[in-house]
Amino acid sequence: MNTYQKALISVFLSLPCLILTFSVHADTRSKPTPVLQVYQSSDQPTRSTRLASEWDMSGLKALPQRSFTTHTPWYQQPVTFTGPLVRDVLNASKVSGVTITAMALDEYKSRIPLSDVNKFDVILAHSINGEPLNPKNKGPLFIVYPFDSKKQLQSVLYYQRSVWQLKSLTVE
Ligand SMILES: Nc1nc2c(c(=O)[nH]1)N[C@H]1C(S)=C(S)[C@@H](COP(=O)(O)O)O[C@H]1N2
Ligand SMILES: [Mo]
Repeated sequence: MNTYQKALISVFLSLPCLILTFSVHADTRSKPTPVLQVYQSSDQPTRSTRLASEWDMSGLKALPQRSFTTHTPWYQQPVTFTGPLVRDVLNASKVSGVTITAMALDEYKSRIPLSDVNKFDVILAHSINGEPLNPKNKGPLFIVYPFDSKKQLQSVLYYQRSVWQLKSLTVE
């Protein structure tokens, strides 16, 4: 077997591997990973919950973005958070009600009056100081109130509504 034949055989042998690699990449491109589910819950006529919308990061970044710098109980220095307003995410999901149940990846759960997100510019932060929030540390999404904008917000009541590693919002 000469060098040319050997090269030809090795190309043929690596072909399935190449095809697989490219198709896997194509697949992740066409199906972005969902990072947030929004559910509509209802008591009428019977208790039921339906998926209203599912978001990937690019969908959340396509909404108008808000940034603010604030002190928090979680970081020593003031930090800058960026993300869409929670009310924009809910409006785009066409959900309605009076209470939001925010559920985190660690199964932490918090009930947030829906009026909060209309009264305050609460965001779904995906970035901190311009860097993506790491899923190992409060990411990929973190409900953040603009704590420094109102004295009232600097309390445990609002800190416990600040759910990190958020996975879903259920409105009822
Ligand atoms: N995902 C997630 N978010 C969470 C929590 C949690 O355990 N998991 N704790 C909440 C509570 S009870 C409070 S008071 C604040 C502050 O928590 P820390 O003082 O433990 O940082 O974060 C809130 N967000
Ligand atoms: Mo808490």
